[in-house]
Amino acid sequence: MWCVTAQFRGENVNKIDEIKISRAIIGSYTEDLMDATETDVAVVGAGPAGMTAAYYLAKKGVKTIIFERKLSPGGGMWGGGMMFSRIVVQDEGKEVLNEFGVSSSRYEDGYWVADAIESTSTIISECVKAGARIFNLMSVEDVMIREGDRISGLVLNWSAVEIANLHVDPVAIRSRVVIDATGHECEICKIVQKKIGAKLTTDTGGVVGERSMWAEIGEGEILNNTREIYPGLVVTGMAANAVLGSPRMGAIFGGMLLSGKRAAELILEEILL
Ligand code: 48F
Repeated sequence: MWCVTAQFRGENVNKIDEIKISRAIIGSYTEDLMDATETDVAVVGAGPAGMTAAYYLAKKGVKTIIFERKLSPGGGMWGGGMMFSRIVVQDEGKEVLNEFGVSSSRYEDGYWVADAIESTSTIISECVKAGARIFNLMSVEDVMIREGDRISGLVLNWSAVEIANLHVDPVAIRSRVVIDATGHECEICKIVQKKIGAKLTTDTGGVVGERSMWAEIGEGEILNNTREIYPGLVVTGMAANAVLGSPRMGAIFGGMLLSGKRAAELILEEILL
């Protein structure tokens, strides 16, 4: 004999109401989205670099919103190297993992190995707990430029609209600073270049393009590449190396974490004064 609860027999006065569930979802989400229309920092891309930047900014009380095209935040960190779900960090990168509370084990001097799933899920969680808000399933398709050539916001649409190639107009949000954390594609920098020409702070003024893999140089150059690439637009992570013509580095992730942290410091110390 098995037991059914009063609720499942339909006798409970506190019935579960689908409309209440729907209203709870729509109401709370809409409230958050309305709140996101004016922010201090808008991060495009919830990969390791964007989330690390958001974590350090939010921890300092800066209103920070991340827009992520995919269903799952985490970018390229989940898959480790070639789907071997491990990442490697150097000593400096390990310090950032420690701050997030991610465990790692020593492989050799200067090489630490961490589980990609633990690293990604913990960084997402810590980022949200620090106060940053992540909107997934949204794609940034343009920027707003105002006040004497300064990036002043983002133009967004549902990723479903983008994927289905529907002709649906986007909405916009205002932000004091935008971070391009879109990884190898450096999409926001490419949009700026397309819309207003070669005015980025690179050698050519445009997107120089990522060089082939060379982990030591790529990791060495990423902090210098993490900069305000155009007034109001900071570039971090793999996007920073791609824009400035530095090499990619594969499944060593210290540079992504350190670049995210550097982007936050730059914004706190030099831009949002
Ligand atoms: O690619 P991604 O993880 O960038 P990252 O933080 O880290 C790079 C590493 O994963 C790896 C590496 C390590 O050495 O080289 O590649 O620099 O995360 C970028 C995120 O941005 C999202 C994309 O879905 C991904 O999750 N993204 C890209 N373009 C847009 C976007 C866009 N236009 N709108 C919204 N999200």
